[in-house]
Amino acid sequence: MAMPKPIRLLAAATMTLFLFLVIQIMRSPSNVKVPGLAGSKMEDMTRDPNLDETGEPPEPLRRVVGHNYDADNPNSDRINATLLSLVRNKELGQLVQSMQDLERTWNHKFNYPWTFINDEPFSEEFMRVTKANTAAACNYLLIPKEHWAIPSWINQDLMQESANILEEQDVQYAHMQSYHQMCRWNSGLFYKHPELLDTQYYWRVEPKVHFFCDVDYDVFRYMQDHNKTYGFTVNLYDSPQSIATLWPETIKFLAANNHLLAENNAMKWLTDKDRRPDHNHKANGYSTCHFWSNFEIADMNFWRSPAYEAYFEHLDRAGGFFYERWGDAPVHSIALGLFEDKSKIHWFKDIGYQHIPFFNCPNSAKCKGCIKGRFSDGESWLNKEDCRPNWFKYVGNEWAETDSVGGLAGAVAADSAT
Ligand SMILES: Nc1nc2c(ncn2[C@@H]2O[C@H](COP(=O)(O)OP(=O)(O)O)[C@@H](O)[C@H]2O)c(=O)[nH]1
Ligand SMILES: *[C@@H]1O[C@H](CO)[C@@H](O)[C@H](O)[C@H]1NC(C)=O
Ligand SMILES: *[C@@H]1O[C@H](CO)[C@@H](O)[C@H](O)[C@H]1NC(C)=O
Ligand SMILES: [Mg+2]
Repeated sequence: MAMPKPIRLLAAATMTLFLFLVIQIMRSPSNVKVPGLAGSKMEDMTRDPNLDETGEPPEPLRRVVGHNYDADNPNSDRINATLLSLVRNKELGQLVQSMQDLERTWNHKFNYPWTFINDEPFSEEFMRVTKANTAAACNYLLIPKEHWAIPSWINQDLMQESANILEEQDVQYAHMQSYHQMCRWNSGLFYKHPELLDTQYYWRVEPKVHFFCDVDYDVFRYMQDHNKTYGFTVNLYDSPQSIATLWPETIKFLAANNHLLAENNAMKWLTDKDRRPDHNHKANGYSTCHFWSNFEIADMNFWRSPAYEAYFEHLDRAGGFFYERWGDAPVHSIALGLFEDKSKIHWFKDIGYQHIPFFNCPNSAKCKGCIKGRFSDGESWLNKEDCRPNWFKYVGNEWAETDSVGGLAGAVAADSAT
């Protein structure tokens, strides 16, 4: 029994629209929705984009061809870059674990040199064991005393008093002076080490982290060829108590230096107050969203720029590395969000990574050992520390177009598995 032609057309059109809507709904993690009421949590990222099947970032990508990345090739295709690890002698075992993961997934192919750096001399054992875990060159640097020391303008009594207050507010490492020194050094001093002055890019590696995915292109060349300044894997909220005056000091700095703001900056990501109004309130106007800096692949020339230099100098004089517990992660992130074009900041979605308790675990056959789309394996409240939804909302998900729509089937399987 044939339907009249107009009805058939209408039926076909309805079916097409229906399928289109179904596909849109299934894909929706890439297109972040307008957030709901203040305080809403994950509603604005309905599905983790790490469930979408992920390949490599766009070409050009530089790969191993013949001997072009051999460790002993004096004319290799390596660029001006190093793996960089600030580490203590006693962390040797945990560092070797990180090294083995990174060597297995990436560096045994590209053989970038390792640079280990410490505020104390490295032990013979440290040097022997690290060398044994890579074919690449290893450099062992000692931090100049004046880079690590607590600056003369910091009042030690005030520092003690402040640490007591921070501790009452449950700020981690409040009384650990070396942690404050480490945060300051990672914020404004590491790239000033005399033996790093002729290096441009670094990949920061901490002890006890994991890498899960085979990466088959030169990530430093990727940064250079695609004009990227900074690459991250995890984007988090910070403890507002540790940085109460960081944003107010930033505003003071900007009052006199407004011209330093990048045209296409990420100010909205830095100042969001819709998702966690309480964080914004306690941090006096800063969302506390930051790139988790235990992983960073970046261009040191950004830190060496006059804009960042002036900003760090201002913060250093303000004293918050010691009277509060400003981390290098929020300091780096605020500077990038203000002074750099946001298109130069890259999400290394394809680099599977863990630093306890958070993950970046993509859906790819190249990855082993993590659960795709899982953000944390700790208590469930940790999931609300995820600030990626804000990044996608204000800056965008650069992978949304390249990630396979065919990942749909795989994503449905992953959803039903949980
Ligand atoms: N040489 C040296 N490295 C340190 C010191 N404090 C921290 N680090 C390094 O700084 C990084 C961050 O420290 P970590 O203890 O992992 O802090 P967390 O990840 O914030 O809990 C790691 O690479 C540590 O090895 C220190 O006093 N001396
Ligand atoms: C490496 O980069 C640094 C910093 O940009 C630069 O000073 C140096 O000349 C570069 N070296 C080489 C060999 O390109
Ligand atoms: C990178 O920047 C250079 C110089 O500004 C430009 O010529 C080139 O096209 C840019 N490349 C990409 C991939 O954006
Ligand atoms: Mg750590």
